[in-house]
Amino acid sequence: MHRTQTEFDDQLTFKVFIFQFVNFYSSIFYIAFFKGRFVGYPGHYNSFFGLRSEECNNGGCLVELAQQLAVIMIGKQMINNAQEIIVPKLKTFIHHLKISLDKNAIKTRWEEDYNLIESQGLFDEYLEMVLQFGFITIFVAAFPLAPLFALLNNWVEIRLDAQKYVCETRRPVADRAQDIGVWFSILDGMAQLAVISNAFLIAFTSEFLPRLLYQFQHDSNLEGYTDFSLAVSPNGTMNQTCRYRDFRDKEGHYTLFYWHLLAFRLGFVIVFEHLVFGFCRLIDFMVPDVPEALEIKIKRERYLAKQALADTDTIMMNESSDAEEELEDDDNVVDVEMARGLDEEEDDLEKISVKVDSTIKTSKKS
Ligand SMILES: [Ca+2]
Ligand SMILES: [Ca+2]
Repeated sequence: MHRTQTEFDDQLTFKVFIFQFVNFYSSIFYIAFFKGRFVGYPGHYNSFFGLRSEECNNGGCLVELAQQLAVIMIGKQMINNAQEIIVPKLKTFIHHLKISLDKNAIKTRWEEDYNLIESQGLFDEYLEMVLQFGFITIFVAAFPLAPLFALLNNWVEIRLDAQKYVCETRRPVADRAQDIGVWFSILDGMAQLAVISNAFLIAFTSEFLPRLLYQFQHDSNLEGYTDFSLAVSPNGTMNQTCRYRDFRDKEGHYTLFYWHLLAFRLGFVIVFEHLVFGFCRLIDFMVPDVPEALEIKIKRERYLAKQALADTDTIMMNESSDAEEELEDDDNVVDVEMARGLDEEEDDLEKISVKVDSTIKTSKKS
């Protein structure tokens, strides 16, 4: 049981997000970091549960990753946008069937609005955008076109959502909310993950570092690199000589170049992460969350509010002191009249008593 509605919403959002994240990203993570890593070499293939593990195609895992990303990301955008057009229309149709509208009757604006379907809230919209944010940040090194597709999608999306929220659904009841809730933490976490993921992508999945090391150690023009990057299958394992991608010698042991490369890769990951995170901290430090001009305005608003409160206090105090003075004046009037009344007749005395009564009443009111 959660203490507040905000806490409940945050927990639910986070859990649904985790499900969706695994759903959309698991195959991409598999291709980026696991596929083709534990294959072994000719004559000594590794197997898991009796199955030989699969390799990436000849273009390398990075190309396959870009293809997978393109298919999932663009496919998801297309299916989702089609859904966003069709589902509200279908719901409206069913809703109108249920309430059996008389189309010829002239209705007032609020009647027309009331007949729309109910708004489903913003959860799905947030989820869609956050997942898209993941596609364009976590694997941007493998698929640099992703931000362009995201831009195109958002261009269409903003119109589709406007149509949906303005014309198809009832206007949602506005709720006060402190901020966007757990989505902010999710976005922040994804941005951190993106840095680490891109560091590993560049270091371990791309050919960038092997080429750089080859240029440094062997030939600055990359001559003979392809031949160098292919190992020869060990003797007696194949009928004819076979080449495969790896840095191994003729017995299948890793070459010295492999170990140099591994150290270089790990070093690159550490340097890359430190640089990017350091740069992020620097920007975070240099750009304040609230601009200075706005902060001054907020402070001024607070000051004015305080002053207004103080003013009401003084006004209240002035009013109560005025009332007391009036009361004293009334008492004087009573005294004078009573003095006069000593010499006058009885009905005058009655007048005085009425006057005293009314004075008591006004003093009680004030
Ligand atoms: Ca959409
Ligand atoms: Ca949408």
